[in-house]
Amino acid sequence: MSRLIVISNRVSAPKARSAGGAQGGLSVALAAALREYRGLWFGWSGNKTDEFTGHIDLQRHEGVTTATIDLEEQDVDEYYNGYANRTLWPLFHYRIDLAEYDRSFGSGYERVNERFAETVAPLIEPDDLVWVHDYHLIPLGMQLRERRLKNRIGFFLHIPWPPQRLLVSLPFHQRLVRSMLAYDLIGFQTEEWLDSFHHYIEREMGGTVEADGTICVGNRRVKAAAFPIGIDAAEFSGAVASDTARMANERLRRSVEDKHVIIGVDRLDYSKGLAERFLGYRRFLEEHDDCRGRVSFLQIAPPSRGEVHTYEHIREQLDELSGRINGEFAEIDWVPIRYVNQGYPREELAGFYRAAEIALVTPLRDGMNLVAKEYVAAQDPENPGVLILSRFAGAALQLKEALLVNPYSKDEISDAIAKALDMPKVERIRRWRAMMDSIEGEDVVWWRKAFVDALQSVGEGQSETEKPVELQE
Ligand code: ADQ
Repeated sequence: MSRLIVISNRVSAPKARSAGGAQGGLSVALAAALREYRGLWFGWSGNKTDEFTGHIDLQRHEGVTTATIDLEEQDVDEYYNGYANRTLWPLFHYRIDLAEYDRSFGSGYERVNERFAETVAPLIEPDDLVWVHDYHLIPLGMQLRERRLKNRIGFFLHIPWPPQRLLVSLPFHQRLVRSMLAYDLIGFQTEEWLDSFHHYIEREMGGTVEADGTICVGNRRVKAAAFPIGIDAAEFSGAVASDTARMANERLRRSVEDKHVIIGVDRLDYSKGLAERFLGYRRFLEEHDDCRGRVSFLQIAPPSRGEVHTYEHIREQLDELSGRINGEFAEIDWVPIRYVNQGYPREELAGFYRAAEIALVTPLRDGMNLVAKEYVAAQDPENPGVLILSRFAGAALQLKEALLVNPYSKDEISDAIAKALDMPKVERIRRWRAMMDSIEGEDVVWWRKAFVDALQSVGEGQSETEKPVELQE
């Protein structure tokens, strides 16, 4: 069996995970994937160094070997805080109003991708399968090819792929997309993002898409397909059954007495639609005065990407909004919103999900959204809660039995909360069962098998016989 080399911006070793705290969806999913495969997980350590040395820190935890490098401050500013999180992240989440274009970001991004390629290439053996993750590392495959790597190399994008009309606002967009043709397989979360990619290829690059999903541009043939990521359903059931989860559940229930708990759990990010959600909840309180004092909304949102100023802004906005809504509606014995800025270990989170009758998962745009799946997986099968889900999350294509809403509409959020509170148990069970079938059937194990099998079956020798991609525009 070939080894699997996973390359992502950050590496999260299993040992670090067990300490708890907020984990990005990517790290949670990959730690689970790497437990089964021999191989290596390569990425940035999260540390800064005065001068880039290329020194690799190799560690082994619970069967997973990790290899990390430090980056220079300028690298982190231009590549991570810059091009990845101030240019690509907003643009790919349809926020061209927030996307910043700065020449130094682009050059920093390419420099760090080269540094990744230079350092990881010697660790890769001829038979290894290489799996590159996410928007931080789009040109890495091409960088590896330039170092004569003939391996099968796949790329998976965890966030949406934007429509062609938005993507063309990115300077050098063709250069970025052309670099992707160095991969053998490109994976997206949903058919919707895949369709947008097809459009771009056809309209901007004069390429074609064959019936089996092969993309042809000039002499390059690349497979592209949708692989919706799932949660580790088995591991999550274990977390729900733990003593920690039970205690967390009781702690939350005790604190609200007999009120209905509505929960939101997100990284503090403008793409998650938190301000719109708060306003939707406010509309619900406004329209249903009989429900005031009977519901309690808990929003857990640990800050992320604090060095990027748009994140400071959303933080201030939510502080202000939660304060204003509480000031407007609170009674001496009731606070409408509890807004908590910290992360929790997974088992505690599982207990909080279980205690909540309703989850509000209303991103304005999301590649998939694992919180929606975790909430469903944490429910009591005999008396499950109701998931209110944005129709703009990738997860909405699988979790069709959720109450789907337009996250920009206060009215729709308000109506969905009212409907969820009134929903008969039989209907809750029927909807939950349908969603659970999808979550169990297409979990993280299914996801990684689907991707790795597809990568393995890419036409043999394809990468060797074809010329490297030309990058000039
Ligand atoms: P994220 O944008 O980070 O992931 P999401 O998929 O919801 O979003 O994953 C968040 C993860 O972090 C979940 O596992 C959740 O439990 C955890 N988490 C969030 N808040 C937490 C808290 N307060 N305490 C502890 N844990 C917390 C990106 C994409 C998504 C895609 C994933 C995986 O943006 O669209 O689903 O990658 O591909």
